[in-house]
Amino acid sequence: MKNIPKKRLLELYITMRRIRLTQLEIEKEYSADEMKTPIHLCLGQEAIASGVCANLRKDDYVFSNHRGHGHYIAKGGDLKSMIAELYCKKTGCSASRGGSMHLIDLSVGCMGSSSIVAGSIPIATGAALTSAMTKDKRVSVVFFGDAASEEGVLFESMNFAALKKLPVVYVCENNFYSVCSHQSARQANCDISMRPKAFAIPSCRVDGSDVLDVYAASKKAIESARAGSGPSFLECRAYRWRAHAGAGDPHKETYRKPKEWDAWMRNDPFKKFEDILLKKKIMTPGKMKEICAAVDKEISEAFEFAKRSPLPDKADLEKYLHG
Ligand SMILES: Cc1ncc(C[n+]2csc(CCOP(=O)(O)OP(=O)(O)O)c2C)c(N)n1
Ligand SMILES: [Mg+2]
Repeated sequence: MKNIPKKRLLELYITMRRIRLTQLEIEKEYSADEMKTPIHLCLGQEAIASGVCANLRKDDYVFSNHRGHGHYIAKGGDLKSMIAELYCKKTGCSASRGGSMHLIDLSVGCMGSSSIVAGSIPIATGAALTSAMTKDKRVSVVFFGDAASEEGVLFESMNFAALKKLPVVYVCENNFYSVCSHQSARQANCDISMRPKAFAIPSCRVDGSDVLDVYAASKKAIESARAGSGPSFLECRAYRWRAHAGAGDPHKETYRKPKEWDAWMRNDPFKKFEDILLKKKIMTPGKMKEICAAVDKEISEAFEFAKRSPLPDKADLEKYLHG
Protein backbone atom coordinates (compact mmCIF):
# COMPACT_ATOMS: atom_id res chain seq x y z
CA MET A 1 0.00 0.00 0.00
CA LYS A 2 2.83 2.36 0.93
CA ASN A 3 4.35 1.98 -2.53
CA ILE A 4 1.14 2.75 -4.39
CA PRO A 5 0.57 6.42 -5.17
CA LYS A 6 -2.65 7.97 -3.86
CA LYS A 7 -3.80 8.69 -7.40
CA ARG A 8 -3.56 5.00 -8.29
CA LEU A 9 -5.42 3.96 -5.13
CA LEU A 10 -8.28 6.30 -6.00
CA GLU A 11 -8.32 4.97 -9.57
CA LEU A 12 -8.66 1.44 -8.19
CA TYR A 13 -11.54 2.59 -6.01
CA ILE A 14 -13.29 4.30 -8.92
CA THR A 15 -12.96 1.21 -11.11
CA MET A 16 -14.36 -1.04 -8.39
CA ARG A 17 -17.21 1.34 -7.80
CA ARG A 18 -17.99 1.57 -11.54
CA ILE A 19 -18.12 -2.22 -11.78
CA ARG A 20 -20.13 -2.68 -8.58
CA LEU A 21 -22.76 -0.09 -9.41
CA THR A 22 -23.07 -1.11 -13.04
CA GLN A 23 -23.72 -4.67 -11.93
CA LEU A 24 -26.35 -3.59 -9.41
CA GLU A 25 -28.10 -1.41 -11.97
CA ILE A 26 -28.13 -4.18 -14.58
CA GLU A 27 -29.54 -6.54 -11.96
CA LYS A 28 -32.25 -4.05 -11.02
CA GLU A 29 -33.27 -3.39 -14.62
CA TYR A 30 -33.11 -7.02 -15.71
CA SER A 31 -36.58 -7.91 -14.46
CA ALA A 32 -38.12 -5.45 -16.95
CA ASP A 33 -37.15 -8.07 -19.54
CA GLU A 34 -35.89 -5.51 -22.02
CA MET A 35 -32.39 -6.96 -22.07
CA LYS A 36 -32.79 -9.97 -24.30
CA THR A 37 -29.53 -11.57 -23.23
CA PRO A 38 -28.41 -13.86 -20.45
CA ILE A 39 -26.33 -11.99 -17.86
CA HIS A 40 -23.48 -13.33 -15.73
CA LEU A 41 -22.89 -10.80 -12.98
CA CYS A 42 -19.44 -10.39 -11.42
CA LEU A 43 -20.57 -8.99 -8.07
CA GLY A 44 -18.05 -10.13 -5.46
CA GLN A 45 -15.27 -10.47 -8.03
CA GLU A 46 -14.69 -6.77 -8.80
CA ALA A 47 -11.24 -6.59 -7.22
CA ILE A 48 -9.74 -9.03 -9.72
CA ALA A 49 -10.48 -7.15 -12.93
CA SER A 50 -9.72 -3.82 -11.22
CA GLY A 51 -6.38 -4.86 -9.75
CA VAL A 52 -5.10 -6.58 -12.87
CA CYS A 53 -6.18 -4.01 -15.46
CA ALA A 54 -4.72 -1.11 -13.45
CA ASN A 55 -1.31 -2.49 -14.41
CA LEU A 56 -2.01 -2.66 -18.13
CA ARG A 57 -1.29 -0.16 -20.86
CA LYS A 58 -4.11 0.95 -23.12
CA ASP A 59 -2.61 -1.04 -26.01
CA ASP A 60 -2.25 -4.26 -23.99
CA TYR A 61 -4.79 -6.97 -24.67
CA VAL A 62 -7.49 -8.39 -22.44
CA PHE A 63 -9.38 -11.54 -23.37
CA SER A 64 -12.46 -12.37 -21.39
CA ASN A 65 -15.17 -14.93 -20.81
CA HIS A 66 -18.93 -15.09 -20.24
CA ARG A 67 -18.57 -13.23 -16.92
CA GLY A 68 -16.85 -10.32 -18.59
CA HIS A 69 -18.53 -7.03 -17.59
CA GLY A 70 -15.82 -6.22 -15.03
CA HIS A 71 -12.95 -6.97 -17.40
CA TYR A 72 -14.43 -4.73 -20.07
CA ILE A 73 -15.04 -1.85 -17.65
CA ALA A 74 -11.66 -2.13 -15.94
CA LYS A 75 -9.79 -2.12 -19.26
CA GLY A 76 -11.58 1.07 -20.25
CA GLY A 77 -14.29 -0.27 -22.56
CA ASP A 78 -16.98 2.27 -23.42
CA LEU A 79 -19.80 1.93 -20.88
CA LYS A 80 -22.57 3.32 -23.08
CA SER A 81 -21.81 0.77 -25.80
CA MET A 82 -21.69 -2.01 -23.24
CA ILE A 83 -25.12 -1.23 -21.81
CA ALA A 84 -26.52 -0.73 -25.31
CA GLU A 85 -25.21 -4.19 -26.19
CA LEU A 86 -27.16 -5.68 -23.27
CA TYR A 87 -30.27 -4.04 -24.68
CA CYS A 88 -29.38 -5.51 -28.12
CA LYS A 89 -29.29 -2.04 -29.65
CA LYS A 90 -27.65 -0.93 -32.86
CA THR A 91 -25.23 1.22 -30.85
CA GLY A 92 -24.01 -1.76 -28.81
CA CYS A 93 -20.32 -2.62 -28.77
CA SER A 94 -21.01 -5.78 -30.80
CA ALA A 95 -23.66 -4.01 -32.90
CA SER A 96 -26.36 -6.00 -31.04
CA ARG A 97 -25.04 -9.32 -32.33
CA GLY A 98 -23.20 -10.38 -29.19
CA GLY A 99 -25.12 -9.59 -26.01
CA SER A 100 -23.66 -9.69 -22.52
CA MET A 101 -21.17 -12.48 -23.18
CA HIS A 102 -19.51 -10.83 -26.19
CA LEU A 103 -18.20 -7.42 -25.23
CA ILE A 104 -15.53 -5.88 -27.38
CA ASP A 105 -13.78 -2.53 -27.63
CA LEU A 106 -10.67 -2.83 -29.74
CA SER A 107 -9.78 0.84 -29.20
CA VAL A 108 -8.71 0.02 -25.62
CA GLY A 109 -7.53 -3.57 -26.09
CA CYS A 110 -10.75 -5.35 -25.04
CA MET A 111 -10.33 -8.10 -27.57
CA GLY A 112 -13.64 -9.78 -26.92
CA SER A 113 -14.77 -12.83 -25.09
CA SER A 114 -15.81 -16.36 -25.80
CA SER A 115 -18.79 -18.04 -24.21
CA ILE A 116 -17.06 -21.36 -24.79
CA VAL A 117 -15.53 -22.17 -21.42
CA ALA A 118 -11.72 -21.76 -21.80
CA GLY A 119 -12.21 -20.60 -25.39
CA SER A 120 -10.28 -17.35 -24.94
CA ILE A 121 -7.19 -19.02 -23.46
CA PRO A 122 -5.61 -20.20 -26.75
CA ILE A 123 -6.65 -16.97 -28.47
CA ALA A 124 -4.81 -14.89 -25.86
CA THR A 125 -1.82 -17.20 -26.17
CA GLY A 126 -1.86 -16.65 -29.94
CA ALA A 127 -2.02 -12.88 -29.47
CA ALA A 128 1.00 -13.13 -27.18
CA LEU A 129 2.81 -15.10 -29.89
CA THR A 130 2.16 -12.20 -32.28
CA SER A 131 3.54 -9.74 -29.74
CA ALA A 132 6.64 -11.88 -29.24
CA MET A 133 7.20 -12.12 -33.00
CA THR A 134 6.61 -8.43 -33.71
CA LYS A 135 8.34 -7.32 -30.48
CA ASP A 136 5.55 -4.82 -29.84
CA LYS A 137 5.99 -5.16 -26.04
CA ARG A 138 2.29 -5.72 -25.51
CA VAL A 139 1.07 -8.06 -22.81
CA SER A 140 -1.99 -10.28 -23.17
CA VAL A 141 -4.10 -11.11 -20.13
CA VAL A 142 -6.78 -13.76 -20.19
CA PHE A 143 -9.43 -14.09 -17.49
CA PHE A 144 -11.15 -17.43 -16.98
CA GLY A 145 -12.91 -19.39 -14.24
CA ASP A 146 -12.09 -22.41 -12.11
CA ALA A 147 -14.10 -24.64 -14.45
CA ALA A 148 -12.08 -23.40 -17.41
CA SER A 149 -8.98 -24.55 -15.54
CA GLU A 150 -10.22 -28.11 -16.10
CA GLU A 151 -10.13 -27.83 -19.88
CA GLY A 152 -7.29 -29.46 -21.78
CA VAL A 153 -6.69 -26.39 -23.89
CA LEU A 154 -5.33 -24.53 -20.86
CA PHE A 155 -2.55 -27.09 -20.51
CA GLU A 156 -1.70 -27.02 -24.21
CA SER A 157 -1.62 -23.22 -24.11
CA MET A 158 0.53 -23.06 -20.98
CA ASN A 159 3.01 -25.52 -22.48
CA PHE A 160 3.31 -23.49 -25.67
CA ALA A 161 3.54 -20.16 -23.82
CA ALA A 162 6.26 -21.48 -21.50
CA LEU A 163 8.19 -23.02 -24.40
CA LYS A 164 8.12 -19.80 -26.44
CA LYS A 165 8.33 -17.44 -23.42
CA LEU A 166 5.21 -15.60 -24.49
CA PRO A 167 4.04 -12.37 -22.83
CA VAL A 168 0.76 -13.71 -21.48
CA VAL A 169 -0.71 -13.69 -17.98
CA TYR A 170 -3.27 -16.37 -17.14
CA VAL A 171 -5.72 -15.08 -14.54
CA CYS A 172 -7.96 -17.78 -13.08
CA GLU A 173 -10.89 -16.35 -11.12
CA ASN A 174 -11.60 -19.16 -8.73
CA ASN A 175 -15.11 -18.53 -7.39
CA PHE A 176 -15.40 -22.23 -6.44
CA TYR A 177 -18.38 -22.94 -8.68
CA SER A 178 -19.11 -24.11 -12.16
CA VAL A 179 -22.81 -23.21 -12.39
CA CYS A 180 -23.97 -25.11 -9.25
CA SER A 181 -21.12 -27.62 -8.88
CA HIS A 182 -18.57 -26.93 -6.20
CA GLN A 183 -14.90 -27.24 -7.12
CA SER A 184 -14.44 -30.08 -4.63
CA ALA A 185 -17.01 -32.17 -6.56
CA ARG A 186 -15.07 -31.73 -9.80
CA GLN A 187 -11.34 -31.48 -9.13
CA ALA A 188 -9.07 -34.13 -7.64
CA ASN A 189 -6.73 -31.40 -6.40
CA CYS A 190 -8.28 -27.99 -5.75
CA ASP A 191 -4.95 -26.17 -5.73
CA ILE A 192 -5.20 -24.63 -9.19
CA SER A 193 -2.08 -22.52 -8.65
CA MET A 194 -0.02 -25.71 -8.45
CA ARG A 195 -0.75 -26.82 -12.01
CA PRO A 196 1.25 -24.23 -13.99
CA LYS A 197 4.32 -25.33 -12.05
CA ALA A 198 4.36 -28.45 -14.24
CA PHE A 199 5.41 -26.12 -17.06
CA ALA A 200 7.76 -24.08 -14.85
CA ILE A 201 5.37 -21.13 -15.12
CA PRO A 202 5.59 -18.82 -12.09
CA SER A 203 2.29 -19.06 -10.31
CA CYS A 204 0.71 -17.90 -7.09
CA ARG A 205 -2.55 -17.83 -5.20
CA VAL A 206 -3.99 -14.39 -4.62
CA ASP A 207 -6.75 -13.12 -2.37
CA GLY A 208 -9.16 -12.06 -5.10
CA SER A 209 -11.24 -10.13 -2.60
CA ASP A 210 -8.28 -7.86 -1.85
CA VAL A 211 -7.64 -5.41 -4.66
CA LEU A 212 -4.20 -4.51 -3.29
CA ASP A 213 -3.10 -8.14 -3.27
CA VAL A 214 -4.34 -8.56 -6.84
CA TYR A 215 -2.66 -5.32 -7.89
CA ALA A 216 0.72 -6.32 -6.44
CA ALA A 217 0.71 -9.87 -7.83
CA SER A 218 -0.44 -8.86 -11.29
CA LYS A 219 2.07 -5.99 -11.43
CA LYS A 220 4.87 -8.49 -11.00
CA ALA A 221 3.40 -10.88 -13.58
CA ILE A 222 2.74 -8.16 -16.17
CA GLU A 223 6.17 -6.58 -15.75
CA SER A 224 7.80 -9.97 -16.10
CA ALA A 225 5.84 -10.69 -19.29
CA ARG A 226 6.76 -7.30 -20.74
CA ALA A 227 10.41 -7.82 -19.92
CA GLY A 228 10.42 -10.99 -22.02
CA SER A 229 10.51 -13.46 -19.13
CA GLY A 230 7.46 -15.38 -20.31
CA PRO A 231 4.05 -16.26 -18.90
CA SER A 232 2.77 -16.18 -15.32
CA PHE A 233 -0.35 -17.57 -13.69
CA LEU A 234 -2.50 -16.07 -10.93
CA GLU A 235 -5.20 -18.01 -9.12
CA CYS A 236 -7.44 -15.31 -7.62
CA ARG A 237 -9.95 -16.62 -5.11
CA ALA A 238 -13.17 -14.67 -4.68
CA TYR A 239 -16.87 -15.43 -4.39
CA ARG A 240 -19.65 -15.22 -6.93
CA TRP A 241 -22.39 -13.35 -5.09
CA ARG A 242 -25.17 -14.16 -7.47
CA ALA A 243 -26.46 -17.15 -9.40
CA HIS A 244 -24.43 -18.45 -12.30
CA ALA A 245 -26.68 -16.40 -14.59
CA GLY A 246 -29.45 -13.88 -14.05
CA ALA A 247 -30.38 -11.66 -11.14
CA GLY A 248 -30.18 -12.75 -7.50
CA ASP A 249 -29.55 -16.35 -6.53
CA PRO A 250 -33.02 -17.76 -5.82
CA HIS A 251 -31.82 -21.37 -5.44
CA LYS A 252 -28.67 -20.80 -3.43
CA GLU A 253 -29.81 -23.04 -0.54
CA THR A 254 -29.77 -25.99 -2.92
CA TYR A 255 -26.05 -25.85 -3.62
CA ARG A 256 -24.27 -23.45 -1.26
CA LYS A 257 -23.44 -24.04 2.40
CA PRO A 258 -24.92 -21.23 4.57
CA LYS A 259 -21.66 -20.89 6.53
CA GLU A 260 -19.65 -20.47 3.36
CA TRP A 261 -22.13 -17.93 2.01
CA ASP A 262 -22.21 -15.91 5.26
CA ALA A 263 -18.44 -15.76 5.56
CA TRP A 264 -18.01 -14.48 2.02
CA MET A 265 -20.85 -11.98 2.35
CA ARG A 266 -18.99 -10.44 5.31
CA ASN A 267 -15.90 -10.21 3.12
CA ASP A 268 -17.08 -7.56 0.67
CA PRO A 269 -14.10 -6.63 -1.57
CA PHE A 270 -15.46 -3.19 -2.35
CA LYS A 271 -16.49 -2.23 1.17
CA LYS A 272 -13.20 -3.53 2.57
CA PHE A 273 -11.19 -1.30 0.24
CA GLU A 274 -13.46 1.68 0.83
CA ASP A 275 -13.01 1.32 4.60
CA ILE A 276 -9.21 1.18 4.27
CA LEU A 277 -9.11 4.31 2.12
CA LEU A 278 -11.30 6.22 4.56
CA LYS A 279 -9.52 4.95 7.67
CA LYS A 280 -6.09 5.81 6.31
CA LYS A 281 -7.43 9.18 5.15
CA ILE A 282 -6.42 8.49 1.57
CA MET A 283 -9.97 9.38 0.60
CA THR A 284 -12.02 11.94 2.52
CA PRO A 285 -15.78 11.42 2.86
CA GLY A 286 -16.18 14.47 0.62
CA LYS A 287 -14.03 12.97 -2.13
CA MET A 288 -15.98 9.73 -1.82
CA LYS A 289 -19.25 11.60 -2.31
CA GLU A 290 -17.82 13.32 -5.36
CA ILE A 291 -16.71 10.00 -6.87
CA CYS A 292 -20.08 8.39 -6.15
CA ALA A 293 -21.96 11.24 -7.81
CA ALA A 294 -19.77 11.06 -10.93
CA VAL A 295 -20.13 7.27 -11.20
CA ASP A 296 -23.92 7.42 -10.66
CA LYS A 297 -24.19 10.03 -13.39
CA GLU A 298 -22.08 8.02 -15.81
CA ILE A 299 -24.16 4.90 -15.24
CA SER A 300 -27.54 6.57 -15.55
CA GLU A 301 -26.39 8.27 -18.75
CA ALA A 302 -25.27 4.91 -20.14
CA PHE A 303 -28.69 3.37 -19.43
CA GLU A 304 -30.50 6.35 -20.93
CA PHE A 305 -28.33 6.13 -24.04
CA ALA A 306 -29.00 2.41 -24.34
CA LYS A 307 -32.74 2.71 -23.86
CA ARG A 308 -33.19 5.47 -26.40
CA SER A 309 -30.86 3.85 -29.00
CA PRO A 310 -32.58 2.19 -31.97
CA LEU A 311 -32.90 -1.54 -32.41
CA PRO A 312 -31.04 -2.93 -35.42
CA ASP A 313 -32.78 -2.68 -38.79
CA LYS A 314 -34.72 -5.72 -39.90
CA ALA A 315 -33.08 -5.44 -43.30
CA ASP A 316 -29.68 -6.00 -41.65
CA LEU A 317 -30.69 -9.28 -40.06
CA GLU A 318 -28.24 -11.28 -42.15
CA LYS A 319 -25.49 -8.68 -42.15
CA TYR A 320 -22.20 -10.13 -40.86
CA LEU A 321 -23.27 -13.69 -41.73
CA HIS A 322 -20.96 -15.44 -44.15
CA GLY A 323 -21.23 -18.69 -45.95
C1 LIG B 1 -16.85 -25.88 -23.38
C2 LIG B 1 -18.06 -25.51 -22.59
N1 LIG B 1 -18.57 -26.39 -21.69
C3 LIG B 1 -19.66 -26.07 -20.97
C4 LIG B 1 -20.27 -24.85 -21.13
C5 LIG B 1 -21.49 -24.49 -20.28
N2 LIG B 1 -21.03 -23.54 -19.25
C6 LIG B 1 -21.16 -22.21 -19.42
S1 LIG B 1 -20.49 -21.33 -18.15
C7 LIG B 1 -20.09 -22.75 -17.32
C8 LIG B 1 -19.40 -22.68 -15.97
C9 LIG B 1 -18.13 -21.95 -16.02
O1 LIG B 1 -17.55 -21.93 -14.73
P1 LIG B 1 -16.22 -21.15 -14.49
O2 LIG B 1 -15.26 -21.37 -15.59
O3 LIG B 1 -15.76 -21.49 -13.14
O4 LIG B 1 -16.65 -19.61 -14.58
P2 LIG B 1 -17.73 -18.86 -13.66
O5 LIG B 1 -19.05 -19.03 -14.33
O6 LIG B 1 -17.68 -19.46 -12.34
O7 LIG B 1 -17.28 -17.45 -13.68
C10 LIG B 1 -20.44 -23.88 -18.04
C11 LIG B 1 -20.20 -25.26 -17.60
C12 LIG B 1 -19.74 -23.97 -22.09
N3 LIG B 1 -20.27 -22.78 -22.32
N4 LIG B 1 -18.61 -24.30 -22.79
MG1 LIG C 1 -16.29 -20.62 -11.34
